[in-house]
Amino acid sequence: MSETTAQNVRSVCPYCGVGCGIVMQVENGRVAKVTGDKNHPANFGRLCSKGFTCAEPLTAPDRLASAFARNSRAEKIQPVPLDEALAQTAARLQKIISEHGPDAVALYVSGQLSMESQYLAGKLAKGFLRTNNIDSNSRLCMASAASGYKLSLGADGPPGSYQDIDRLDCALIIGSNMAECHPILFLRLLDRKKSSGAKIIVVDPRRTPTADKADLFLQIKPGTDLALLNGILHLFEKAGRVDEKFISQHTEGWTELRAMLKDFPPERVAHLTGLREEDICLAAQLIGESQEFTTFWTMGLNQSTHGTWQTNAICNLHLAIGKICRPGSGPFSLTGQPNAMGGREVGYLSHTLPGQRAVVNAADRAAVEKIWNVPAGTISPTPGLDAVAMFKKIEAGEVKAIWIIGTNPVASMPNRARIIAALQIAELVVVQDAFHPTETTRYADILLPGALWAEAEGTMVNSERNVTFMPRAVAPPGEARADWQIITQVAQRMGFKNNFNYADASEVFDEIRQTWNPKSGYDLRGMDFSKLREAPCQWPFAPDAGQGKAIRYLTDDSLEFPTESGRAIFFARPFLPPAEQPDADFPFILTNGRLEHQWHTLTKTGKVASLNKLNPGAFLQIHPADAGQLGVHQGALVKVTSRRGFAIYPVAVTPRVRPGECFAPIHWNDLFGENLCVNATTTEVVDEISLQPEFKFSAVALCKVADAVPEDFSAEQKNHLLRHLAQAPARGQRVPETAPFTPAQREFIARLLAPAKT
Ligand SMILES: Nc1nc2c(c(=O)[nH]1)N[C@H]1C(S)=C(S)[C@@H](COP(=O)(O)OP(=O)(O)OC[C@H]3O[C@@H](n4cnc5c(=O)[nH]c(N)nc54)[C@H](O)[C@@H]3O)O[C@H]1N2
Ligand SMILES: Nc1nc2c(c(=O)[nH]1)N[C@H]1C(S)=C(S)[C@@H](COP(=O)(O)OP(=O)(O)OC[C@H]3O[C@@H](n4cnc5c(=O)[nH]c(N)nc54)[C@H](O)[C@@H]3O)O[C@H]1N2
Ligand code: SF4
Ligand SMILES: [Mo]
Repeated sequence: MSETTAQNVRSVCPYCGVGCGIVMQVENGRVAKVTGDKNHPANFGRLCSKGFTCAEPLTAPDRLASAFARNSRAEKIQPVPLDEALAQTAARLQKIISEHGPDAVALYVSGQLSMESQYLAGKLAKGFLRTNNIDSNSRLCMASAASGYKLSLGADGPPGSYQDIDRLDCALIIGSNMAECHPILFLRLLDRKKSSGAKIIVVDPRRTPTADKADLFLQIKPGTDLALLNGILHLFEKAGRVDEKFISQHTEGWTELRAMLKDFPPERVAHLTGLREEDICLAAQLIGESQEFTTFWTMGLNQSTHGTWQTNAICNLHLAIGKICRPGSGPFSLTGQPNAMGGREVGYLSHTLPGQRAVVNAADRAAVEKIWNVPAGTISPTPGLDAVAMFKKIEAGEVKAIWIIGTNPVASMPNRARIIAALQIAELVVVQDAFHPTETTRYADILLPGALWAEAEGTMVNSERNVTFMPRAVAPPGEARADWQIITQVAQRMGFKNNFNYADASEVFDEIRQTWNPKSGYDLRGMDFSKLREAPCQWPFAPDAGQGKAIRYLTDDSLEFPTESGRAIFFARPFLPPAEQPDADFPFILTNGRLEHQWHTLTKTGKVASLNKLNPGAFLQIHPADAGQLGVHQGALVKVTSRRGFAIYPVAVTPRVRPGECFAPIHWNDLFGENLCVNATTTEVVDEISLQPEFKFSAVALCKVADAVPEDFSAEQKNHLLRHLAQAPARGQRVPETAPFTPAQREFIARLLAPAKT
């Protein structure tokens, strides 16, 4: 029986990095229903609202079912046969390379692609186009965790597994809204709390749904987590409760760290973080009293100019108390996207190579050149452009062409004005997406139609290193093709036929297996497509091992970290504030993030009615005290302005944010209304090590634009009004007759737009 006619097809949820197993019920070539896979170790049958509805976008009317192209920006983009678009992509890239050299092109890819697609995009760029200018949206996401792990433990990725949740006695959730962003893991944690009394500490400047479940909620001043983490370790050190044996056997650098910790007594930490001294002590006490202790973190720490340091500080804490690499304990960064782990492993960042390798390392380059069958010296030893630098170089005219696959940078990159300017200046913009229009496809010269996860074979790797097979359950629409096939077809047309000649995805996977890395422990050799069709497999998985390992770095009788010395490394990371501080002109701090029922830029979840009902539209959370000062009530429209741009939102007045701070969800962008994009305001300043931008902290000014919109305006009508308000050149302009408003609503808008009485 072929997969296309199968009744029940097991695969993986295409949303967050929990990587839940799903079962798709396929009827007449369509996915009729999605349920949780009871046998999958990530979720044991559970799914969240996004998982249950994940098949709905497959058949959305705006699926990109053919290629599009245009010869000049003056023209409108037109449908063309896929073959022609592939040939044009190849020819135009080739022309730019021959005129300006390989570094005049760049690829910007995604953690939402299969591992096979990610691997081949990197192989094409680094091995054949001969540019390291390939980066991914992981740069905006997990880069700081990746660089922090590499420094502290010797290799990227969490050392433990989800099973740790079933063993822990204390969880520190810091900079993560796990209840909304990794809901199935959070449920597992709540199960543990219920059955064992495990304690949960949550650190977030907002009282999130995650914080609601905490035993101890630390409502921290944004950007001060380093002080807190150092402060907690200070208390352990002072009380003589560090694990001296572990420190001496398995670590280096303790002396320097210990000296620095003296600077973080509770009084100072309380002052820096805005927390109470007794709460800081209580956090240390809860951690200290627990047998097993795990830290979970995500964007609240990674999206910071000190993101790498914050990862180091978390590792410091676990190493100093010896709670790492044992069941129930360890630092556990939660991966954002469904296959960002896979992408990191196959080297889709501008400084990495397949098998957790680095472009700056000669032996690493040589190993990969051998697998790619290219002459020694082919791969450039210089890291390529990271995402932020890439768009800067396009804007500067140095990079002429960009090929964007599976990400929507016009909505999701910081300081989007620059992104738009860059795409307008670029000679060639190729966008490979599953939908059109998106905020980014609008700027494309060539559009290539990518198949979605259920329409092509491939694999994804979740936060605990479990590789799940994705069969082709249904056919892609029209001429849409698997992303990896589109990449190989462009490569072949560029003259690399023999090196991009794969009969199917399993052949690509088999090549990825060859990139195993004895140094970092990355090893997929024990699994292949036939095994993966049966069940997901976790790496490290050596050949003939029978199964993967739940905990990394454990040897038969000891612990060996993949560093030069085999020891993990302490880093003394003093506190530094975020790059941009509020001042008289921009007195508020803007942070931003996600809501439970929506995904990123809404190309998928924005089409699902049940999810839109649960999270219908944009808003800005502000504290009641600030609302009073600004003279705004619930629903009033407020303009948020930073040094880079502005957005307009209805306010949600709530004590869940701290005074002086505000929060906007990232999901609603241009397709839903004018001036909704939070990234019009965010800063592109980056962490110096990870090059990840500080999305979570911008200084902004707030001012009232209009009073609350009455309740009877639907989300769509509110968006329409917002767009109109933003466009109205002067108060007094009328809404067009075609706009979807009732007479009463028109009266309200007329009052709103009436000239102000002086
Ligand atoms: N529903 C849903 N789930 C998702 C996604 C989605 O779009 N929707 N996206 C996925 C992806 S790619 C990612 S990366 C993850 C992100 O998962 P999370 O990181 O959990 O999500 P965010 O909402 O971006 O940010 C988390 C929290 O950081 C807090 N924060 C802001 N500044 C600071 C600070 O200085 N210190 C601390 N301690 N906290 C701070 C914010 O208030 C917010 O509650 O979610 C994944 N899961
Ligand atoms: N202000 C602010 N900005 C942020 C963040 C934040 O917290 N705050 N978070 C950052 C983070 S962590 C992330 S991960 C990014 C996410 O940002 P993006 O990657 O831009 O978000 P998505 O909406 O998931 O975009 C994915 C795009 O790929 C398409 N797509 C989906 N699946 C496939 C596929 O299989 N093949 C192809 N070819 N296309 C596909 C979708 O239609 C969509 O256009 O946003 C970053 N930006
Ligand atoms: S928790 Fe994540 S992977 Fe699991 S169903 Fe929800 S979105 Fe999908
Ligand atoms: Mo992410």
